[in-house]
Amino acid sequence: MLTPAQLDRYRRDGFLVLDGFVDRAACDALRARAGELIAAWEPGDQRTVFTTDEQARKTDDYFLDSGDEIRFFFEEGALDGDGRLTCPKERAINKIGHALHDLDPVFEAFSRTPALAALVEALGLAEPQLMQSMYICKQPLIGGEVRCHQDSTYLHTEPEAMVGLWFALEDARLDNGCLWAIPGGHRDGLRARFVRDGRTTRLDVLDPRPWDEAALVPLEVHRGDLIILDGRVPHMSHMNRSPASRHAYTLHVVSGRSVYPDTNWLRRRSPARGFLGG
Ligand SMILES: O=C(O)CCC(=O)C(=O)O
Repeated sequence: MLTPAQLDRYRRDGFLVLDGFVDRAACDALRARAGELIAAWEPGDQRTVFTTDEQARKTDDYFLDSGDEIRFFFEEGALDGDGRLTCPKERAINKIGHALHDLDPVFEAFSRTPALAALVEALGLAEPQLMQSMYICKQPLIGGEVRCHQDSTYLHTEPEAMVGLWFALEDARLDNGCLWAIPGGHRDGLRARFVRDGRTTRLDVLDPRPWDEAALVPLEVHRGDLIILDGRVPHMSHMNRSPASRHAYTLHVVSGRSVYPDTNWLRRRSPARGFLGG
């Protein structure tokens, strides 16, 4: 599934790009399904924005209870000062999360495949469990920045054992907000932990050093490519100011051999399952 050279690169850099891992038709099917979910969704009074700015982050009930639901979060730039949508909802969604892989048959079929099971086994993650999925729109013109972070800040296990899978459903380039990552940054410690305490959350800073942003490299990819991210590799994406969207689908996979503490923000009423359903 992975060559020794690819595994070496993954261990060295903390990320690995696999060209054409997913069939392009499957990418299009996922985009079409996301479009249907958005079309069927009635926003009502719910206006939760997804932001990675810790000063502005609002972890409301809609977010906190989305671990085993399919919920919709807005781009910051899609709401006016009174919280009204300034564009049609299909151009306003920042992301959909966080249990598409469990609750929607099209996303489940994409997420649970023997190929992904074999890939994650090759990475050495024992008893993988699909903890979180997100459909990220990165809308044209207003697609929000995702600040530099490590995924293990937001999902942690003891011992730490987590892999992120980032599927490009459209080409991701410099101009429409591709991912950037710091090669080798996964070997420089965990900088912060996002902790849930009942209905509140906080960011515990473990290491206050700023990110070495000069070390970030762009990961430009094509539709169908997969970026594998070690839970500790620092990564980010800039705002999308281009007229093109940049849709992606992500899965965060933890090891069933590790403990999943309830200090994680993401909670579920039923246990997470593996790639082959069990
Ligand atoms: O898709 C992006 O722009 C960033 C996603 C990301 O960093 C994440 O989900 O952890």
